[in-house]
Amino acid sequence: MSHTPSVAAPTGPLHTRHGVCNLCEAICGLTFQVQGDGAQQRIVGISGNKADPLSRGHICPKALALKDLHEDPDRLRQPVKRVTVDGEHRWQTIGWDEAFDLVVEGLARVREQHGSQAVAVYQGNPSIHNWGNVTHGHLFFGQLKTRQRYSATSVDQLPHHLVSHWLYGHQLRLPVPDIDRTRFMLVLGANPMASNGSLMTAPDIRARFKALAARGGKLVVIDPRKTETAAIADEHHFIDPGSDAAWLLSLIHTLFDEERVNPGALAPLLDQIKAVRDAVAPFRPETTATHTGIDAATTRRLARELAEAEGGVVYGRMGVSTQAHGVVCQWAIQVLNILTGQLDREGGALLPTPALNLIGLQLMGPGHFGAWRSRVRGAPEFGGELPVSVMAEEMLTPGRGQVRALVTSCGNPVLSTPNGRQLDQALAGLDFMVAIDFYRNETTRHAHVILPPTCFVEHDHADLVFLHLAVHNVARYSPAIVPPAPGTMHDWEIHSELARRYARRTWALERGSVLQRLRGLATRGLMRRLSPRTLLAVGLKLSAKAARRQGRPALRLRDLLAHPEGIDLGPLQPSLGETLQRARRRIGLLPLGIRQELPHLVALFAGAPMAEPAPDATGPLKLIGRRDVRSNNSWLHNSARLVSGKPRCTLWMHPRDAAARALQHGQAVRVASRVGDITVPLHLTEDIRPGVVSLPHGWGHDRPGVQLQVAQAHAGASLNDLSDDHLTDRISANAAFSAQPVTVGPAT
Ligand SMILES: Nc1nc2c(c(=O)[nH]1)N[C@H]1C(S)=C(S)[C@@H](COP(=O)(O)OP(=O)(O)OC[C@H]3O[C@@H](n4cnc5c(=O)[nH]c(N)nc54)[C@H](O)[C@@H]3O)O[C@H]1N2
Ligand SMILES: Nc1nc2c(c(=O)[nH]1)N[C@H]1C(S)=C(S)[C@@H](COP(=O)(O)OP(=O)(O)OC[C@H]3O[C@@H](n4cnc5c(=O)[nH]c(N)nc54)[C@H](O)[C@@H]3O)O[C@H]1N2
Ligand code: SF4
Ligand SMILES: [Mo]
Repeated sequence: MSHTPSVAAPTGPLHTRHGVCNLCEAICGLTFQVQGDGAQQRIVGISGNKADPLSRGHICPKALALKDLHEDPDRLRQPVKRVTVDGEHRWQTIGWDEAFDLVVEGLARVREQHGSQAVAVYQGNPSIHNWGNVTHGHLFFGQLKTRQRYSATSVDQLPHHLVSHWLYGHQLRLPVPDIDRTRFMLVLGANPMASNGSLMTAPDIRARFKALAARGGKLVVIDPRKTETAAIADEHHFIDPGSDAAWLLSLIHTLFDEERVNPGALAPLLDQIKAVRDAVAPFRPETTATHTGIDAATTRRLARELAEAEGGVVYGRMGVSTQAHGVVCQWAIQVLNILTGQLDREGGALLPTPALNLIGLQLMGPGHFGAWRSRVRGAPEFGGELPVSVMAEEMLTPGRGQVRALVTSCGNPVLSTPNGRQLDQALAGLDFMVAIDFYRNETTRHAHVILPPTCFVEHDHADLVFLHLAVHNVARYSPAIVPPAPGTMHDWEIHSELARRYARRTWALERGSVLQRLRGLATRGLMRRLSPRTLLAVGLKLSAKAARRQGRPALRLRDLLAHPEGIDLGPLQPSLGETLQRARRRIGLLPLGIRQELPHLVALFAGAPMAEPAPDATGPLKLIGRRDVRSNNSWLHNSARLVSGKPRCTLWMHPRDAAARALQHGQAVRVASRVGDITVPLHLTEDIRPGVVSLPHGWGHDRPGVQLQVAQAHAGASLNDLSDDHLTDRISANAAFSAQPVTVGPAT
């Protein structure tokens, strides 16, 4: 089959429609040119919407992939089931009715035979980007009554949630940099120039950084690689991967040592300041310098600059979240912002106040930690989910509670979670698997049934989560850009229908009184008739009181409909102190989990200085990740325009390390870790710290049974065939991707 768009050449009238791009957290406002009428409508142009109060016309190359995705012949538009003929897997298109029956029967049977804990759920990243999953995902998943729940959170931002839960009483109280007004921004382990910002919805980050420079502000980047963000920063310091916790503790140490602790307006709410002072006492910048690679004078100066800034902020993302000390890093970042008075202050770190607030409406719980543990390894749950690093072993380890069935939605854990090969093997051995996804990718190829939802431009959208993380308050609702193909279903409709049929099928398995069960049925029956849009309208109504209290207009759905480009709700305002006071909550600065962990960090980083490795050493190198503007995790490589040009799945290495191993630029190298090995081309650059190598994730599309023709022709290799499922954050068991030890040699 040739890879040609499935749509005829456009004819008919031209329409202009406003929408958003929800591929990444920036959620840029877009203007679509659509040609034709009825079912024949086709997108002929996509541009940034200058009227959008948040993105102000910004667009990146990925936005055009919304059209490619819409037209992609590889994208599934009807359910498929996997059948085995003469030992070979074949895929058959089936109707929705048959597909739902197969799924419900397959899952119910595993539950009847092995109990509800034998069914696992994995929800990937677009579960948050596509609002139908946010509003309706819980209907069906909740009914499965399983503690075997996993998501992309535990290969990503789990430490942020845990720290916010501990310090501010809610997992979603995630302060974001007030980037448009700050005068000093210290960035660790984030590369917003490539990622467009994360836990910081800040479209057009380049313009925002330029404005920071123009008002005399300063940008400082701490990263083992001289990234695209480091390249435009005022200062960049290479750091040894995985040592950030020690460096951050030294910054806190300096604040106490030089008497610069000044928490400002939050001071009356703080407890345990002295305990923090004692805890960081061993971390003198002079002691940690040999571990981090950042000299003591620089560390002390940056602590001072933060303390003195009239609006300054420390911000850390993936690089400091997905490492062995991820929770300590995120805790230390919050403590730095608090002790310098930069939290809840203009130009510092602030909590956005979205029109529809999931915390205020109690639509998202505050989180809980360690309420139960995984069966095999004893890893702690957070907020009802287990860390995905344990998912494969829960499938592969026999015994009571072994996982035998899986539902995935919006995810590709074979490429995106540690030790992907092991998970590949585990999925192949499941009794039953179903995937809600429009691609047959490296993960969903293991499914018995795939239920494909409509794609982004075919459904309406309002951001329910990322506006809690936006650097400027806005409200937006975007209708669908083009009508869905006849006979297709949205994610929320798939979830509703699964919930309805599964409830009927498993009625006899449910516990609780008949009345309770009837009430459950009625709630689900009601919910499945309410579209996300109706729920948005209700949510806005319920938010009216809170809006007036905060001095904001009480918005209705019709206001949003009248302004498809978005409504400007103004800059961020201090609100955390007031919120905590209203909830009668104080901030305990040294949670028990941190207090118990610090002695380990003392042993690692505050003891004897580390010996400098010899320049010609050929021992293990520390592997870190890398993002590129034209990739989006594992799943946009089927857009020809996004994979054109030179191969990007290359290993970056410092020339010194290459010379020590007699390796040349461009040659194929074998990279090996405890769990596996891959072969990739070598790219030499001085922009990486000696001793460190870097690879992007989300490649490795050469597995059999995948239906992604363009991606297969640009397969690359998967970083997560190397990452070790046993290297995790010591507190939360979030994946510790950074600083994984690997050896590199010529490919044979
Ligand atoms: N080594 C390493 N690994 C990493 C990372 C790293 O930096 N290094 N980053 C991690 C991070 S931050 C993340 S978030 C994860 C992402 O990991 P995952 O969420 O597991 O994977 P994605 O690559 O985002 O795949 C998304 C899938 O959702 C499907 N999809 C897209 N839109 C929709 C939709 O609207 N509905 C449905 N039903 N499906 C949809 C796509 O077809 C695709 O199959 O990867 C993580 N893995
Ligand atoms: N183009 C593009 N945009 C994306 C995505 C994508 O795949 N492509 N993914 C989206 C998703 S799901 C997310 S979560 C965000 C992530 O957004 P970011 O966190 O901004 O993205 P990364 O590029 O992974 O940045 C991590 C940085 O940490 C550095 N690093 C690695 N290890 C260490 C360490 O030990 N210490 C320090 N200090 N730094 C370290 C890396 O060199 C890298 O520069 O991006 C989102 N946006
Ligand atoms: S930065 Fe690019 S991918 Fe992200 S929302 Fe904007 S246009 Fe989409
Ligand atoms: Mo992510």
